[in-house]
Amino acid sequence: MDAREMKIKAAAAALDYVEDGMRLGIGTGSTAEEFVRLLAEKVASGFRIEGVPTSERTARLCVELGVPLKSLDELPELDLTIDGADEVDGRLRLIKGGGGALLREKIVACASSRMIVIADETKVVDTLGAFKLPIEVNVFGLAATRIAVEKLAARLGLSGEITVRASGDGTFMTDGGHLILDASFGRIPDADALAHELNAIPGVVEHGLFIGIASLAIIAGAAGARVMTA
Ligand code: ABF
Repeated sequence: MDAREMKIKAAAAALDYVEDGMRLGIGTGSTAEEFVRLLAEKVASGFRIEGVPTSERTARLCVELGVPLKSLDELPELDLTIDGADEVDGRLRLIKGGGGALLREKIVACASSRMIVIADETKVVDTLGAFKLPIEVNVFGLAATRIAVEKLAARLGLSGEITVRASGDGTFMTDGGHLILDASFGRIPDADALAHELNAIPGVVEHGLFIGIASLAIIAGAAGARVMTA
């Protein structure tokens, strides 16, 4: 099974959790996009859902495929969010934000009664941190915020480069008009402490550690899809 087939397998298994009439948070990334494609087929066959997208990119795909959308202000309480991840550990703590949509992803997931992660086996880790941790920061005070993050990392015994994310034509900007710092910690032994302390830095808008948010993960591997619970 190739990488795309695994994503489709995880996405298809997640579709079983979607019920007619649900208010659904719709994630971002290539795995979430496979979910959108399958969801669109169900919608075309008469299934009714109302979706809230976690990014402009996902919104565009939903519109293109006919998945009905609402804004989070129109639907501030959701039944379920289905989204991908960059890393998942055994306690369903996640690193997200490789696609740059972490702020909206976290807001939408936290407005949902339940969040299900869809991923392939390559995303499952013992300890979070091999994937660079995305930290969304305000444009104002970038240098000061970066120094604050570096000092925090040093205090927690974390080392590694912290870089401002670039895109092809310059600096990467999130849908909310913020920048992203990518922190190459390699290993984050105490993700809870890091998450807590990052939240206390004023210039940090949000970070990609999703802790206590996902209740279930569908992990696709060569042998099929398995379910992980916290
Ligand atoms: C989103 O997409 C992100 O939070 C995560 O960064 C990424 C995963 O993308 P993919 O499914 O393409 O690996 O869910």
